[in-house]
Amino acid sequence: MITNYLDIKLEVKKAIANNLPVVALESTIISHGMPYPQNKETALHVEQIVRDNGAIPATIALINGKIKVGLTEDEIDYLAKSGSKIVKASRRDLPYLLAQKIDGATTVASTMIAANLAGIRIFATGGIGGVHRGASQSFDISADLQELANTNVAVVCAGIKAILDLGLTLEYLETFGIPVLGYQTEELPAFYTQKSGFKVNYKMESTSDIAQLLKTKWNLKLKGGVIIANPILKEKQLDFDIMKIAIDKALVEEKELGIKGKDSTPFLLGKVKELTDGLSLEANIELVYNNAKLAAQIAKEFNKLVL
Ligand code: PSU
Ligand code: MN
Repeated sequence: MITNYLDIKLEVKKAIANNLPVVALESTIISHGMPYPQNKETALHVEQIVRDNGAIPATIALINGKIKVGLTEDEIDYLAKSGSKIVKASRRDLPYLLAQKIDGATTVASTMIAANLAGIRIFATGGIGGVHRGASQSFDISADLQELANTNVAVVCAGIKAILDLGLTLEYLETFGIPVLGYQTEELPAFYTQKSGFKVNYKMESTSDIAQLLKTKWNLKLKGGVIIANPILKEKQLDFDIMKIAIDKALVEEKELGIKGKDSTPFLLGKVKELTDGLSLEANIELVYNNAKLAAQIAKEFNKLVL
């Protein structure tokens, strides 16, 4: 029974049962995406922003053999303090970690799986995984993309992380039929910047238009997710050229050190932070807040339609 593996916090369970808007949140960004104590502050504040915008937050992680949907403050503190000691848990890691009762921080892919099992359709994060640069050699393509191809959850993010190959990621998304929507933008944002040089598939003017699109996609049984790319606020974005230099440097170092697989994304994010004197972390935090707000607004609109 799936319920044997799911542990939904009472507040979240009640919200789902009463058709109230709920926003799923991931935990890899807490344990592997940011240092302590900023990760804890961010995780708690993100939940508050979701509440302030009229939805219930459900941060997701693997705790003691269960997929926990909705964490307590103590659990968030534990994930934040443990950092990289907690296993980064994507789709392939779930059976081992749950069967062995080993705790794990969920990625976009595994958070989507959990949200779907719990009946949550809207999820907010910073950035999704994608096709890494040099993927034609390394084959490094995030499991997040296959999850988006298969699981009915909409992901609000700040576009595609600039450390990735944006062009190849867009091609992959097109192949698997995953719509890439821009919230009030035609340009695909690149995480730290509004600019990327690439276009989204469709510019969406309002949260109700987005909710209508989601409903239409799933009513048609077109399985899979949707990417809602929400640009970082103009006044919070970083300089495109400075970021390019920092990212290129981080990529060279990664190659020299032979870092691969699941360690790649945390390494690159950490290195870029170091090379920008912490500026990238500040931007990362700001864009997550911005996404949490939009996700709560979309969840409200979506629930009006489902009712
Ligand atoms: N975006 C961030 N910080 C992160 C991640 C994304 O701002 O820590 C995490 C997400 O959990 C995403 C994962 O699912 O990185 C992608 O890792 P990989 O490329 O190994 O699939
Ligand atoms: Mn990877």
